[in-house]
Order: sequence, then C-alpha cells, then structure tokens
Amino acid sequence: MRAAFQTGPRVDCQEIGARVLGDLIAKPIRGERVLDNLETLARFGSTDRGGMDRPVFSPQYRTAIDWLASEMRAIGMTVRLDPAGNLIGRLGPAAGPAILSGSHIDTVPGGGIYDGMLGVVGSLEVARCLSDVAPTMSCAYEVVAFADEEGAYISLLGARAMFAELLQDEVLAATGRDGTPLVDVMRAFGLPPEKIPDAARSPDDILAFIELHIEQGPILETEGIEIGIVENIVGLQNSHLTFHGQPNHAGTTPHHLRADAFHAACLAVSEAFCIVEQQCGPDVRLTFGDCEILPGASNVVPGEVRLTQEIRAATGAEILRIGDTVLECANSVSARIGVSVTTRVISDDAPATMSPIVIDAVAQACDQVGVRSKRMPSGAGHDSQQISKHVPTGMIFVPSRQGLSHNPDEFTQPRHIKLGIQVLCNTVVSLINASS
Ligand code: HGY
Ligand code: MN
Ligand code: MN
Repeated sequence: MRAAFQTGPRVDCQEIGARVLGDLIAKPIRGERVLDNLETLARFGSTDRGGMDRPVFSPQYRTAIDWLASEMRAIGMTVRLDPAGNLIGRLGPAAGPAILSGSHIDTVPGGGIYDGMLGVVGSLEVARCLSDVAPTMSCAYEVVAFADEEGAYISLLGARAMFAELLQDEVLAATGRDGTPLVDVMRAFGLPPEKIPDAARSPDDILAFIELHIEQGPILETEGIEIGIVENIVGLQNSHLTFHGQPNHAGTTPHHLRADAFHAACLAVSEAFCIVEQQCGPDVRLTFGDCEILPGASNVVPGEVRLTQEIRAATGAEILRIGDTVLECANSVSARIGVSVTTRVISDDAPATMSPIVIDAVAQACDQVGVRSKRMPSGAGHDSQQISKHVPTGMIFVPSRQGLSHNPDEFTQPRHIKLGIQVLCNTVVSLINASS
C-alpha cells in the first residue's frame, strides 16, 4: 500500500550551493533522491490507520532491509547483515578501520517516516557522494542500520551486540508485545540467535560514529536554528509496575470491600506525577505508556494491572531516585485499598556523553555549510548512546515540525534534511581526512 505521508514541497530541494568540503570533495548531495528514498522506505510497513508499523525482524522489516541492501550495492558498497541483524554497507578499503554513520529503520507502532530513517538514508547519500573517491580514502566509510533501536524486543539490541553487551539470558528471555520470543523471530529471519556474539567488533576498528537524526522535540524549530549538535543523551529506564488486587463481581462487591488493582494504579500514577512535577527539574520525564487490565471485562473488578513505566533523566542517580519515589507512592496508595505492588526493571540505558572530537568536527562542518547551530542535550534515546561508550561518537539534529515524533505527523522540512546531510557529509569527510 502507498504510504499516506507527505515529504513536502519539492521546490525546497534545490541544491544548497557548493560551500563544501575538504580534500575529498565529491558528488553533490541530491535532496530529491533522499526524499525518494524516504518515501520508498515509508511503503514498507505503512498502516491503514496512518503511520508506520515496522518492528525489527517483521516481514515488512525484511522488505526494507532488502531494499536498503540493494541501494548499498548499487553504490558499490560491500554489504552484510551481521549476526545481530545490523545491516552494514562498506565503502573504501576492504580491511582496516572505518568511520561509521547510520541509525535505525525499525519504527514504533504508529510512528513516522523520519525517526531513524533520516540517519540511514542520509548516510547512504553521503556514501553516494563519496563513491567516486572511495579508492583514495584513507579509511573505510560504513553505513549501518542498527537492529531494534526502538526495543520491540530489546532496546538498542544491534548497537549493544556490536560491542558484546548483550547477555545470553536477556536474549533468551526477550519477547515482543504479543509474547513472541525474540529467538523465534530471529530464527524465522534467518539469524540463529546463538550466533549473536559473532556480531561483536573491536572498538579499535571503528574510528568514530556519527548519527544524523530528527530532533523529535520543539527546540530547534522554536528558536529558528537549523542544526543541533548533541552534547549528551539522557538515560532511560524501562520497568513493569504491576498492581495485584482481587478480581470480583462488579455488581455485588461494594467499593469499600474491593481490592481494585486499577483504582490503585490510577491513584498511584496521579500522585507520582504530582510529586515528579513538584520535586524534579524540567528535564526529567516519567511516562506510563502501556497498560493491561486483567482479566479485562467490564463486569469484573480488575484483579491485576500491568503498567510500563519509563523514566528519563540526565543522571543514573536521578533515575533511581524517581523510580524509588514512584514505588513508594504506589505502595502507600495501594496499601490503603488492599492491593500490593511489584516492579521489574526491563532495560536500563545509561546517560551518554558525546565525544568532544566529533562535536568539534560537527561544529566546524556547520561553519563550512553556513548554518545556525546550537549545542543541546537529547531527550530521546539513540543508537549513539550505546556506541558512545566504546568509540568517539556524535549526533546531528535537524528540526522536527511542532516537535512531533513517534507520531504519523512527524515531519522535517526538505531544506533541513538537505542541510543535515550536508553537515553529516562534511563531518564524515573531515573525520576521514583526520584518519590519514
Ligand atoms: O524512545 C526513544 O527515545 C527512541 O526513539 N528510541
Ligand atoms: Mn524512536
Ligand atoms: Mn530514532
């Protein structure tokens, strides 16, 4: 089915002039081609309800990966799907270290067409620009689409596997939202899960990683700035918070005799938000994004409620403090109405700092291209936060219309897309030049 997305007026896609590059000046970036690529990717997993639904290892993800691999081959890249499902295209020397860039092409349910995809097709465009000079490059350039950034099974699965950070138990235990085991979907995708450790690479083989991404927030648009240079990425902890009450007849059980798990959950959530809003700084985020009520019938007092709880903050200590606060709140509210609470951490991604070397390279690229830029934090999680633990890493943000993301109306102006790729290209070139 054709996607219902608009990538915007083509008139904005004029070439932005040749204010570029260092020694490796190559072919120009072609905005039209990038928009075509985004539209093509948008076809694989667009839904009748609007928006994308393309979880990692799904059939629509397979179609998208196959398309991407064929685009990489057409540029002359050598292409491989690593044992964790990361698609990697390589340009330049067959052996030795590489500069990496990329992002992810999986989506959240009801997602847009830019989150992740822009970084991948933008990196692909950079590879096209460099293809003529590939034989002279002093190090390789690799474009990577990382597996399961959005955490349909394990948040940042591919980026973690690339640096040997996935635990076997974690892989065995992971399931999708519908309970399907990760190991089953990987096998069906042609990837034996026991081979995941073979995806690990030596950090010495990766000179730097640079990720272009939409901001997914309102700051750049509000301030009229074209490029964000990311300095740090917040930490993100995902848990299940479960309220255990007693199912009972909804007509015959008076309120004061109920142990209503949903009643307890509502009060606890409401109180937790009050406390977080009063006591935490403006950069802290608390979200209960999914809720299951059991047994799930209109005439049964809920016996169990399972919430997903997501906390984001700039430090691990703050995340722990908020988690403790929410749990205290849930326990005290629940005790009043005869309900108990359990909690289980599902994933815990530490806050990350970007490399000063890559930040400087991006800042210099912004000056070369002639764009307004701003150094800023990222409130969203990214493959970069994982990779930055092992190799020098940086991120380039472009504005998101009305700050919308994880939403079918996610949109970035073609002009900003082009500028972002130009900055990415200049950054990659300067990092390649610095490697010689
Ligand atoms: O949820 C996030 O921050 C990212 O989009 N995966
Ligand atoms: Mn996302
Ligand atoms: Mn993303």
